[in-house]
Amino acid sequence: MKEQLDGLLQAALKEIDGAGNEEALQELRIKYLGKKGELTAVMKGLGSLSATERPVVGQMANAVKDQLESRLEEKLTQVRDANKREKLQRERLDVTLPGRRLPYGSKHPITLVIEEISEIFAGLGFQVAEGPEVELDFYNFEALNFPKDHPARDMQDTFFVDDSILLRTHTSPVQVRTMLKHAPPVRIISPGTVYRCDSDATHSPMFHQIEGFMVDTGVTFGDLKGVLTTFLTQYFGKGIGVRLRPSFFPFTEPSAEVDIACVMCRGKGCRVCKQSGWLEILGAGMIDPEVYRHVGYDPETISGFAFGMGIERVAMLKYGIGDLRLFFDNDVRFLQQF
Ligand code: 2NM
Repeated sequence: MKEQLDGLLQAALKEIDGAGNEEALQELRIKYLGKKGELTAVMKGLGSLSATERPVVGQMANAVKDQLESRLEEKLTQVRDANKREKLQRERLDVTLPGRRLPYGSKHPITLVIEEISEIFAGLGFQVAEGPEVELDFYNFEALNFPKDHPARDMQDTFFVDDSILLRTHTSPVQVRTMLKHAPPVRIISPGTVYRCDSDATHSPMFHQIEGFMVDTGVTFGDLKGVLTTFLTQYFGKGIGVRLRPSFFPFTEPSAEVDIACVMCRGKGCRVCKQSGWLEILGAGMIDPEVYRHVGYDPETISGFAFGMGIERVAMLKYGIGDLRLFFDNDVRFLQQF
């Protein structure tokens, strides 16, 4: 029986040393030390031994059992450590890697144009003023000298809420509100959303405008021309051609359309400028005395000019955008480019 135990021990140790994972070791524990295991079987045979042999072999069997148990434990620790090392290798963590940044959004091109233009006018001493988009007829038309039968006052062109309340069709009511609150000198620009009952490939019922005005003693048409030429030169680049043509607006007299040389062909004539070489960019004029009467300014002692422009048009020319609808589709592939 001694040889049998010895053989069992050697065989078991060899198998334990050769086991590569936890499951194999578990199986070996069952094979040798389990209820129906090989060592257990040997121990069950102790009963048939003589009284002198029994304690000797019994001790030996216990020693074998201890040895197997400690070797199993040892090997288990080894296998577990090896597993852990291998896993750490596989899942190596580089703590010096920069974190994953959340993607930044970008400003809408209309916002960009408003900010850039406001910046330029700030440099010329103009402050930004804002006002309500739902307006009274008085601020949007009456105070601005729009006659009662002017087509802009028709349902066709203006979104009315009721007889006297409407969605502003321009940001001029902000200028009226400013003049009612502040005595000259004032220099204001008013960017914002405006509404007109018009919708096709080149018109959106909601669009954006920047208007501005300056009132002081002794402001002349020369100041209008100087301020607007300075602005256009800063925004579209030095050497951009500027041209004024006579025009008409109810709230200015005299009035002018301000053109710049075509930004695409530089005045040669192309599709964008319809072969004229010029692009209409601003409306402007000297504020009509009738407007001053409505806001309590004295037209005998002060004078001023005002102007207005459509932001979508400016943005299309500045960034070479071909379709007005892109501004309002909210397609990130478009918006991400700014
Ligand atoms: C334009 C063209 C010409 C304008 C006039 C005024 C006000 F309130 F001062 F009278 N604000 N804006 C004006 C003048 C606007 O837009 C094409």
